[in-house]
Amino acid sequence: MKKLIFIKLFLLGLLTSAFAGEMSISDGWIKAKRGQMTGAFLNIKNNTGFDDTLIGVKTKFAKRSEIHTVKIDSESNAKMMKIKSISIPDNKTIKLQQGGNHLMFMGLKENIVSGQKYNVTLIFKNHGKVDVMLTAKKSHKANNKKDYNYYD
Ligand SMILES: [Cu+2]
Repeated sequence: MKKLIFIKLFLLGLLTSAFAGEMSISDGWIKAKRGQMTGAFLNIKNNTGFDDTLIGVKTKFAKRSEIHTVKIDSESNAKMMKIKSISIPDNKTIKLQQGGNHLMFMGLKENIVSGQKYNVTLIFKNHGKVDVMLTAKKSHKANNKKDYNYYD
């Protein structure tokens, strides 16, 4: 009986260590683009056990990398704005998506080609750096002003 309990605790320990302490990134992609700038989108699930904050982003393929949000102005035009950080509470999933918070890359040093993978480093206040590979995809065309092709 004691042995059984021990095994259970051991397995629980393994499970905890496999899932704790991670920022798990899913559904990440970058918009395939020729030109000066592009955006990237992903989900961040905070499994670290602590509240955290996304405070920056870095990559080698762009001169500047920023965190952006989107505001709708009085004429229903979507405008992008740079923000300093995004709160990532413990045990929550925060979505960076088109039309909302996103990553922005400016001064592209190369074309972002559909199907290729691009390395991006997310910087968290507590958790530090997390490298992610984002596959480039073409986005759907916007069909109204509130949509997201405002930076094309
Ligand atoms: Cu932007």
